[in-house]
Amino acid sequence: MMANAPEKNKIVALSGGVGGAKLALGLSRILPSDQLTIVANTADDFEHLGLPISPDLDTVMYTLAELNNRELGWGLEGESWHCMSALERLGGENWFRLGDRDLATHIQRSVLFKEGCSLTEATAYLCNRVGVKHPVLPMSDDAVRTMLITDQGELAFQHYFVREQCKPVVKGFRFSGIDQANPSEEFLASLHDPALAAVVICPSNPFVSVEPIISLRGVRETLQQISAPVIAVSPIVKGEAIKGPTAKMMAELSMPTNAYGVAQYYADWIDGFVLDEQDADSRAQIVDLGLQVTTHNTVMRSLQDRMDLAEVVIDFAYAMKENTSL
Ligand code: FO1
Repeated sequence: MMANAPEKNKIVALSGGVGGAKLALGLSRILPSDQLTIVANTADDFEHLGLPISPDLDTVMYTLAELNNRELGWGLEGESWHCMSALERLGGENWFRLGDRDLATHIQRSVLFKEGCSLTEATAYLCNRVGVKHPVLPMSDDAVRTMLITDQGELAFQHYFVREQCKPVVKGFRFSGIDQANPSEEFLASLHDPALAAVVICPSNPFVSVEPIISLRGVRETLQQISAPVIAVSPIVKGEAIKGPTAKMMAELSMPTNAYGVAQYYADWIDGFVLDEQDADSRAQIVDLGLQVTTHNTVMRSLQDRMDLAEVVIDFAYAMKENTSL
Protein backbone atom coordinates (compact mmCIF):
# COMPACT_ATOMS: atom_id res chain seq x y z
CA MET A 1 0.00 0.00 0.00
CA MET A 2 1.22 3.54 -0.77
CA ALA A 3 2.55 5.36 2.31
CA ASN A 4 -0.23 7.97 2.39
CA ALA A 5 -3.07 5.93 0.95
CA PRO A 6 -6.15 6.26 3.20
CA GLU A 7 -7.46 3.15 4.86
CA LYS A 8 -10.49 2.00 2.92
CA ASN A 9 -13.04 1.65 5.67
CA LYS A 10 -16.12 3.61 4.60
CA ILE A 11 -19.42 2.04 3.66
CA VAL A 12 -22.19 3.72 1.70
CA ALA A 13 -25.59 2.00 2.07
CA LEU A 14 -28.41 2.70 -0.39
CA SER A 15 -31.79 2.17 1.18
CA GLY A 16 -35.52 2.34 0.71
CA GLY A 17 -37.88 2.12 3.69
CA VAL A 18 -38.50 -0.70 6.15
CA GLY A 19 -36.26 -3.58 4.90
CA GLY A 20 -33.39 -1.27 4.00
CA ALA A 21 -33.62 0.56 7.31
CA LYS A 22 -33.27 -2.73 9.22
CA LEU A 23 -29.89 -3.41 7.62
CA ALA A 24 -28.92 0.27 7.97
CA LEU A 25 -29.58 -0.08 11.71
CA GLY A 26 -27.39 -3.20 11.87
CA LEU A 27 -24.59 -1.40 10.01
CA SER A 28 -24.94 1.64 12.29
CA ARG A 29 -24.52 -0.56 15.36
CA ILE A 30 -21.20 -1.99 14.19
CA LEU A 31 -19.68 0.98 12.31
CA PRO A 32 -18.80 4.38 13.76
CA SER A 33 -20.51 7.45 12.30
CA ASP A 34 -17.50 8.43 10.16
CA GLN A 35 -17.50 5.02 8.45
CA LEU A 36 -21.12 4.73 7.34
CA THR A 37 -23.30 6.94 5.16
CA ILE A 38 -26.88 5.97 4.42
CA VAL A 39 -28.47 7.30 1.24
CA ALA A 40 -32.26 6.99 1.08
CA ASN A 41 -34.64 6.91 -1.84
CA THR A 42 -36.72 10.08 -2.13
CA ALA A 43 -38.84 9.11 -5.14
CA ASP A 44 -41.68 8.08 -2.72
CA ASP A 45 -41.76 11.66 -1.40
CA PHE A 46 -44.82 13.76 -2.00
CA GLU A 47 -46.67 16.74 -0.71
CA HIS A 48 -49.70 15.79 1.36
CA LEU A 49 -52.06 18.08 3.27
CA GLY A 50 -49.66 20.89 2.37
CA LEU A 51 -46.71 19.14 4.05
CA PRO A 52 -43.54 17.65 2.53
CA ILE A 53 -43.48 13.89 3.30
CA SER A 54 -40.26 11.88 2.90
CA PRO A 55 -41.25 8.34 3.95
CA ASP A 56 -37.98 6.49 3.33
CA LEU A 57 -35.78 9.19 4.87
CA ASP A 58 -38.06 9.25 7.91
CA THR A 59 -38.16 5.45 8.20
CA VAL A 60 -34.34 5.37 8.17
CA MET A 61 -34.13 8.28 10.63
CA TYR A 62 -36.70 6.84 13.07
CA THR A 63 -35.14 3.37 12.82
CA LEU A 64 -31.61 4.61 13.55
CA ALA A 65 -32.98 6.67 16.45
CA GLU A 66 -34.86 3.51 17.59
CA LEU A 67 -38.06 5.53 17.59
CA ASN A 68 -39.71 3.59 14.77
CA ASN A 69 -43.13 1.99 14.98
CA ARG A 70 -42.35 -1.73 14.70
CA GLU A 71 -45.96 -2.77 14.29
CA LEU A 72 -46.73 -0.50 11.33
CA GLY A 73 -43.23 -0.55 9.79
CA TRP A 74 -43.45 3.22 9.26
CA GLY A 75 -43.97 6.22 11.49
CA LEU A 76 -43.17 6.65 15.16
CA GLU A 77 -43.67 4.33 18.13
CA GLY A 78 -46.33 5.24 20.68
CA GLU A 79 -48.18 7.21 18.03
CA SER A 80 -51.64 8.75 18.51
CA TRP A 81 -54.05 9.78 15.73
CA HIS A 82 -56.07 12.70 17.14
CA CYS A 83 -55.27 15.00 14.25
CA MET A 84 -56.33 12.36 11.69
CA SER A 85 -59.64 11.79 13.53
CA ALA A 86 -60.34 15.52 13.72
CA LEU A 87 -59.43 15.87 10.04
CA GLU A 88 -61.81 13.03 9.14
CA ARG A 89 -64.62 14.80 11.00
CA LEU A 90 -63.94 17.87 8.88
CA GLY A 91 -64.12 15.78 5.70
CA GLY A 92 -60.35 15.92 5.09
CA GLU A 93 -58.32 13.25 3.28
CA ASN A 94 -57.60 10.26 5.49
CA TRP A 95 -56.17 7.61 3.16
CA PHE A 96 -52.59 8.48 4.12
CA ARG A 97 -52.28 8.41 7.89
CA LEU A 98 -50.06 10.95 9.55
CA GLY A 99 -49.71 10.34 13.28
CA ASP A 100 -49.67 13.24 15.73
CA ARG A 101 -45.97 12.84 16.55
CA ASP A 102 -44.97 12.11 12.96
CA LEU A 103 -46.78 15.30 11.91
CA ALA A 104 -44.21 17.29 13.89
CA THR A 105 -41.45 15.97 11.60
CA HIS A 106 -43.31 17.09 8.47
CA ILE A 107 -44.19 20.46 9.98
CA GLN A 108 -40.59 21.08 11.02
CA ARG A 109 -39.32 19.95 7.59
CA SER A 110 -41.74 22.41 6.00
CA VAL A 111 -40.48 25.22 8.28
CA LEU A 112 -36.87 24.37 7.37
CA PHE A 113 -37.72 24.48 3.65
CA LYS A 114 -39.36 27.88 4.14
CA GLU A 115 -36.15 29.06 5.81
CA GLY A 116 -34.29 28.02 2.67
CA CYS A 117 -32.87 24.64 3.69
CA SER A 118 -32.36 21.93 1.09
CA LEU A 119 -33.69 18.42 1.79
CA THR A 120 -30.11 17.39 2.64
CA GLU A 121 -29.86 20.18 5.21
CA ALA A 122 -33.34 19.58 6.62
CA THR A 123 -32.59 15.84 7.00
CA ALA A 124 -29.27 16.54 8.77
CA TYR A 125 -31.09 18.93 11.12
CA LEU A 126 -33.89 16.48 11.93
CA CYS A 127 -31.48 13.55 12.38
CA ASN A 128 -29.38 15.63 14.74
CA ARG A 129 -32.46 16.54 16.80
CA VAL A 130 -33.45 12.87 17.27
CA GLY A 131 -29.89 11.81 18.05
CA VAL A 132 -28.94 10.05 14.81
CA LYS A 133 -25.16 10.31 14.49
CA HIS A 134 -24.60 8.55 11.17
CA PRO A 135 -25.08 10.72 8.08
CA VAL A 136 -28.44 10.08 6.41
CA LEU A 137 -28.64 11.66 2.97
CA PRO A 138 -31.49 12.04 0.52
CA MET A 139 -30.46 10.66 -2.88
CA SER A 140 -31.12 14.11 -4.39
CA ASP A 141 -32.20 17.62 -3.46
CA ASP A 142 -34.26 17.69 -6.64
CA ALA A 143 -37.76 16.27 -6.89
CA VAL A 144 -37.98 12.80 -8.45
CA ARG A 145 -41.37 11.09 -8.22
CA THR A 146 -42.10 7.44 -8.96
CA MET A 147 -45.11 6.88 -11.17
CA LEU A 148 -46.47 3.37 -11.67
CA ILE A 149 -47.83 2.37 -15.04
CA THR A 150 -50.67 0.01 -14.15
CA ASP A 151 -53.77 -1.64 -15.58
CA GLN A 152 -55.65 1.29 -13.99
CA GLY A 153 -53.50 3.93 -15.69
CA GLU A 154 -50.57 5.87 -14.31
CA LEU A 155 -50.57 6.22 -10.51
CA ALA A 156 -48.37 8.33 -8.25
CA PHE A 157 -46.40 6.09 -5.89
CA GLN A 158 -48.35 6.68 -2.67
CA HIS A 159 -51.66 6.40 -4.54
CA TYR A 160 -50.57 2.97 -5.77
CA PHE A 161 -48.94 1.89 -2.51
CA VAL A 162 -51.23 3.20 0.21
CA ARG A 163 -54.51 4.34 -1.36
CA GLU A 164 -54.84 1.40 -3.77
CA GLN A 165 -52.93 -0.99 -1.45
CA CYS A 166 -50.67 -2.20 -4.29
CA LYS A 167 -53.66 -3.91 -5.96
CA PRO A 168 -53.31 -2.53 -9.53
CA VAL A 169 -51.29 -4.71 -11.91
CA VAL A 170 -47.90 -3.09 -12.55
CA LYS A 171 -46.71 -2.80 -16.14
CA GLY A 172 -43.78 -0.43 -15.67
CA PHE A 173 -42.36 2.60 -13.89
CA ARG A 174 -41.56 6.20 -14.70
CA PHE A 175 -39.42 8.45 -12.55
CA SER A 176 -40.82 11.88 -13.13
CA GLY A 177 -38.10 14.57 -12.89
CA ILE A 178 -35.19 12.11 -13.15
CA ASP A 179 -33.72 13.82 -16.26
CA GLN A 180 -33.50 17.17 -14.48
CA ALA A 181 -32.35 15.77 -11.13
CA ASN A 182 -28.79 15.43 -9.84
CA PRO A 183 -27.61 13.15 -7.09
CA SER A 184 -26.89 15.22 -3.99
CA GLU A 185 -23.35 16.56 -3.78
CA GLU A 186 -22.79 14.67 -0.53
CA PHE A 187 -24.01 11.40 -2.10
CA LEU A 188 -21.68 11.80 -5.08
CA ALA A 189 -18.78 12.74 -2.80
CA SER A 190 -19.38 9.60 -0.72
CA LEU A 191 -19.08 7.43 -3.85
CA HIS A 192 -15.85 9.16 -4.87
CA ASP A 193 -14.29 9.09 -1.40
CA PRO A 194 -10.83 7.43 -1.67
CA ALA A 195 -11.62 5.67 1.63
CA LEU A 196 -14.75 3.97 0.19
CA ALA A 197 -14.61 0.24 1.02
CA ALA A 198 -18.00 -0.87 -0.33
CA VAL A 199 -21.43 0.21 -1.48
CA VAL A 200 -24.22 -1.87 0.05
CA ILE A 201 -27.58 -2.14 -1.65
CA CYS A 202 -29.95 -2.79 1.23
CA PRO A 203 -32.77 -5.35 0.88
CA SER A 204 -35.24 -2.84 -0.55
CA ASN A 205 -37.65 -2.96 -3.48
CA PRO A 206 -35.45 -3.10 -6.63
CA PHE A 207 -37.94 -1.18 -8.79
CA VAL A 208 -39.27 1.63 -6.61
CA SER A 209 -36.58 2.01 -3.93
CA VAL A 210 -33.23 1.13 -5.54
CA GLU A 211 -33.87 1.93 -9.21
CA PRO A 212 -34.65 5.65 -8.63
CA ILE A 213 -31.31 6.07 -6.82
CA ILE A 214 -29.38 4.20 -9.50
CA SER A 215 -31.16 6.12 -12.28
CA LEU A 216 -29.91 9.50 -11.07
CA ARG A 217 -27.45 11.08 -13.47
CA GLY A 218 -24.09 9.28 -13.33
CA VAL A 219 -24.85 6.97 -10.39
CA ARG A 220 -25.11 3.66 -12.25
CA GLU A 221 -21.94 4.51 -14.25
CA THR A 222 -20.09 5.47 -11.06
CA LEU A 223 -21.05 2.18 -9.42
CA GLN A 224 -19.76 0.33 -12.48
CA GLN A 225 -16.45 2.23 -12.43
CA ILE A 226 -15.44 2.47 -8.77
CA SER A 227 -12.97 -0.07 -7.44
CA ALA A 228 -14.94 -0.59 -4.20
CA PRO A 229 -17.26 -3.60 -4.47
CA VAL A 230 -20.99 -3.01 -4.83
CA ILE A 231 -22.90 -5.63 -2.85
CA ALA A 232 -26.64 -6.18 -2.93
CA VAL A 233 -28.57 -8.00 -0.22
CA SER A 234 -31.50 -9.99 -1.55
CA PRO A 235 -34.91 -8.52 -0.70
CA ILE A 236 -36.52 -11.84 -1.66
CA VAL A 237 -36.49 -15.06 0.35
CA LYS A 238 -38.08 -18.23 -1.01
CA GLY A 239 -39.84 -16.23 -3.69
CA GLU A 240 -41.44 -13.83 -1.21
CA ALA A 241 -40.60 -10.32 -0.07
CA ILE A 242 -40.46 -9.97 3.72
CA LYS A 243 -42.68 -6.89 3.37
CA GLY A 244 -44.10 -4.98 0.44
CA PRO A 245 -44.97 -5.69 -3.19
CA THR A 246 -41.56 -6.71 -4.65
CA ALA A 247 -42.57 -10.31 -5.48
CA LYS A 248 -45.97 -9.22 -6.84
CA MET A 249 -44.28 -6.65 -9.10
CA MET A 250 -41.75 -9.22 -10.33
CA ALA A 251 -44.52 -11.62 -11.28
CA GLU A 252 -46.49 -8.87 -13.03
CA LEU A 253 -43.36 -7.84 -14.95
CA SER A 254 -42.88 -11.50 -16.00
CA MET A 255 -39.56 -11.77 -14.17
CA PRO A 256 -38.43 -14.83 -12.23
CA THR A 257 -40.00 -14.27 -8.79
CA ASN A 258 -36.95 -15.19 -6.77
CA ALA A 259 -33.55 -13.97 -5.60
CA TYR A 260 -32.03 -14.90 -8.96
CA GLY A 261 -34.46 -12.48 -10.65
CA VAL A 262 -33.19 -9.65 -8.42
CA ALA A 263 -29.52 -10.58 -8.99
CA GLN A 264 -30.13 -10.65 -12.75
CA TYR A 265 -31.83 -7.25 -12.59
CA TYR A 266 -28.81 -5.74 -10.79
CA ALA A 267 -26.09 -7.81 -12.49
CA ASP A 268 -24.56 -5.15 -14.74
CA TRP A 269 -23.70 -2.78 -11.90
CA ILE A 270 -23.14 -4.92 -8.78
CA ASP A 271 -20.20 -7.20 -7.92
CA GLY A 272 -21.55 -9.31 -5.10
CA PHE A 273 -24.88 -10.71 -3.92
CA VAL A 274 -25.92 -11.80 -0.44
CA LEU A 275 -28.41 -14.62 -0.79
CA ASP A 276 -30.61 -15.93 1.99
CA GLU A 277 -29.42 -19.33 3.22
CA GLN A 278 -32.87 -20.77 2.40
CA ASP A 279 -32.18 -19.91 -1.26
CA ALA A 280 -28.70 -21.48 -1.34
CA ASP A 281 -29.76 -23.66 -4.28
CA SER A 282 -29.79 -20.51 -6.49
CA ARG A 283 -26.13 -19.81 -5.78
CA ALA A 284 -24.64 -21.41 -8.91
CA GLN A 285 -27.14 -19.64 -11.16
CA ILE A 286 -26.21 -16.27 -9.63
CA VAL A 287 -22.47 -17.02 -9.87
CA ASP A 288 -23.11 -17.65 -13.59
CA LEU A 289 -24.19 -13.99 -13.84
CA GLY A 290 -20.55 -13.12 -13.00
CA LEU A 291 -21.30 -12.21 -9.37
CA GLN A 292 -19.63 -13.32 -6.19
CA VAL A 293 -22.16 -14.79 -3.79
CA THR A 294 -22.35 -15.41 -0.08
CA THR A 295 -25.27 -16.85 1.87
CA HIS A 296 -26.60 -15.89 5.27
CA ASN A 297 -29.87 -15.39 7.11
CA THR A 298 -31.34 -12.21 5.59
CA VAL A 299 -34.62 -12.33 7.56
CA MET A 300 -33.89 -9.72 10.22
CA ARG A 301 -36.19 -10.34 13.18
CA SER A 302 -33.96 -9.12 16.01
CA LEU A 303 -31.34 -6.42 16.41
CA GLN A 304 -28.78 -9.24 16.60
CA ASP A 305 -29.99 -10.53 13.17
CA ARG A 306 -29.52 -7.01 11.76
CA MET A 307 -26.01 -6.74 13.21
CA ASP A 308 -25.05 -10.28 12.12
CA LEU A 309 -26.14 -9.59 8.53
CA ALA A 310 -24.30 -6.25 8.58
CA GLU A 311 -21.14 -8.04 9.71
CA VAL A 312 -21.49 -10.66 6.97
CA VAL A 313 -21.92 -7.94 4.32
CA ILE A 314 -18.84 -6.06 5.54
CA ASP A 315 -16.71 -9.23 5.76
CA PHE A 316 -17.87 -10.14 2.25
CA ALA A 317 -16.87 -6.68 0.98
CA TYR A 318 -13.42 -6.94 2.55
CA ALA A 319 -12.93 -10.46 1.19
CA MET A 320 -13.92 -9.23 -2.29
CA LYS A 321 -11.54 -6.28 -2.06
CA GLU A 322 -8.74 -8.68 -1.26
CA ASN A 323 -9.93 -10.86 -4.11
CA THR A 324 -10.28 -13.86 -1.83
CA SER A 325 -12.26 -16.61 -3.49
CA LEU A 326 -15.51 -17.13 -1.56
N1 FO1 B 1 -47.98 3.35 4.67
C1 FO1 B 1 -49.22 2.84 4.68
O1 FO1 B 1 -49.40 1.70 4.27
N2 FO1 B 1 -50.30 3.61 5.09
C2 FO1 B 1 -50.16 4.87 5.56
O2 FO1 B 1 -51.14 5.50 5.93
C3 FO1 B 1 -48.81 5.40 5.61
C4 FO1 B 1 -48.56 6.66 6.13
C5 FO1 B 1 -47.24 7.11 6.23
C6 FO1 B 1 -46.96 8.33 6.82
C7 FO1 B 1 -45.65 8.78 6.92
C8 FO1 B 1 -44.60 7.99 6.42
O3 FO1 B 1 -43.33 8.41 6.54
C9 FO1 B 1 -44.87 6.76 5.84
C10 FO1 B 1 -46.18 6.31 5.74
N3 FO1 B 1 -46.47 5.08 5.16
C11 FO1 B 1 -47.75 4.59 5.13
C12 FO1 B 1 -45.41 4.26 4.61
C13 FO1 B 1 -45.02 4.64 3.18
O4 FO1 B 1 -46.09 4.87 2.33
C14 FO1 B 1 -44.21 3.50 2.54
O5 FO1 B 1 -43.68 2.65 3.49
C15 FO1 B 1 -43.04 3.96 1.78
O6 FO1 B 1 -43.24 5.03 0.96
C16 FO1 B 1 -42.45 2.77 0.99
O7 FO1 B 1 -41.14 2.64 1.35
